[in-house]
Amino acid sequence: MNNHIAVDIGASSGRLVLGTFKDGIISLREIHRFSNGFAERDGSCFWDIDYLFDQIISGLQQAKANGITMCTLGIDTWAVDYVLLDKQGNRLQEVYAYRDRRTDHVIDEVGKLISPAAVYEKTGIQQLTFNTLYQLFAHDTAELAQADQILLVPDYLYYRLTGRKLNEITNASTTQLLNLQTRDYDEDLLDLLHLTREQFPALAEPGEDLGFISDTLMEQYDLPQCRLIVAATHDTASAVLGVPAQSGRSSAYLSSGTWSLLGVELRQPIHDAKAMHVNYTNEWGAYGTYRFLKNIMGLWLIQEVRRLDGERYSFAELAELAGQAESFRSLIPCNDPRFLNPEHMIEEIRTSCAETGQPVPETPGELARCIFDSLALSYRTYLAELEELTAGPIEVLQIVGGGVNNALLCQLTADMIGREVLAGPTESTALGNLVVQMISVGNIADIEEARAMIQRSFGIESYAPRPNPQMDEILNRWNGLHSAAAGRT
Ligand code: LFR
Repeated sequence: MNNHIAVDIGASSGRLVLGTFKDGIISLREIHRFSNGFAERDGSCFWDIDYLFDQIISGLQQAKANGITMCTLGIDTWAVDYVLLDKQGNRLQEVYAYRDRRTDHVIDEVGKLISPAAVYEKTGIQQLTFNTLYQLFAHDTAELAQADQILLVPDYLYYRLTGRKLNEITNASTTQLLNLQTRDYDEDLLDLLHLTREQFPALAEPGEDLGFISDTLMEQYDLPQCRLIVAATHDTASAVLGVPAQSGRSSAYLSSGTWSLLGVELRQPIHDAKAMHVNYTNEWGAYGTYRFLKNIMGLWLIQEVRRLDGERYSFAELAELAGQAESFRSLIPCNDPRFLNPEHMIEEIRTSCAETGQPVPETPGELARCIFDSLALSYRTYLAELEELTAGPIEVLQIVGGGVNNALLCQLTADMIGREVLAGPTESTALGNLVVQMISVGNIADIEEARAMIQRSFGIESYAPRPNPQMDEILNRWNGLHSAAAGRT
């Protein structure tokens, strides 16, 4: 079997990608692409999960129309969001999107019941307002009590395709409910939410074979014979698996999409007081690893600017306009929660600049420039923290994901971190999803071989750092802004 399909759904778009390999080279073909986004209804934010399921079905029908009659299939999506099922296995509610504002102050409420230090010691997970722990705490208690099973989004999509309920580990760890010692749900945290272990399915590791897609679906929609393999269902876990082999030099990765996830792969978590203080996370990875990383606000900032500007310009055009705008004119502390889901991103950026006495970015080019300069500076700050926490010099930054297409941002990143940037591949998430399938069916030996294949199969761009004569002045301004906001991140 040499046809593998990755269903890879991010917060702004989804795709089905066919992966095949021959002579040690992996090839990708996009079969179907669709948009995604949450919608606001009565003041709350929801995903349209039935639409996403329908898109998987149409993608598979297109695969069949392209001559694919047999394949394996893996699914990954963003993390933390959940689906409640009743006893009959029916969905109890609309699926909240993690940017929903109901959790704005929940961290403090939970902090009154259990100290943040105790939660970090148990879970090793960074405090983000949208972690499932806080979302469930804010959820209607009567509805939660009715939930027979709680699945995360990709688990639910697997369930719709196979009838099997599972909780895949790379994603389950982002709930902030798993205990690093017991490697299972933490009883104290479940008690706090008035939930029981039985409400969550058994944990499943990436690579597990779930068998074929249900006969009913296959017949009803005339689908290929798909064998479902549990992928690293958290998109970031898949993206990290898709980082090409890098021999000889120590490297960190930056998975650059709606979020920028900056980190390293570890065999043991680091969940000491220092790591807690700077809010680094230890999400569980495939094959016994941890993603020790930091969430940085990422391309969401520019996605929102583009949307609010009526999508007049493509992302490539915005990068071009940014290239023509004055550099390092105005900066924003990207990780300030004010940018998580503001009423109006453009106004929020302008207000932040005005409040800090900087020129207000007016044009799309100026806004884009402000975002890219600020992101590159954030990467500098967090990379230095990462080096300190892991006690190792990092020589190279490997960027993967959609952000690879933004040459301006890649170059600015190299300049600001003062190190080489290796950018590519763009499709690392789909690749990470696919290689788990290939390993699971025995087509590839292990993840080391997979990463070497990824390295050989895709073009990787190198960006050398260029000196900036204004660096001291820029850093002065940035550090002031960043530390003033740090108390809020
Ligand atoms: C990236 C990502 C991040 C996670 C955020 C919310 O798409 O999965 O890793 O922190 O989205 O789920």
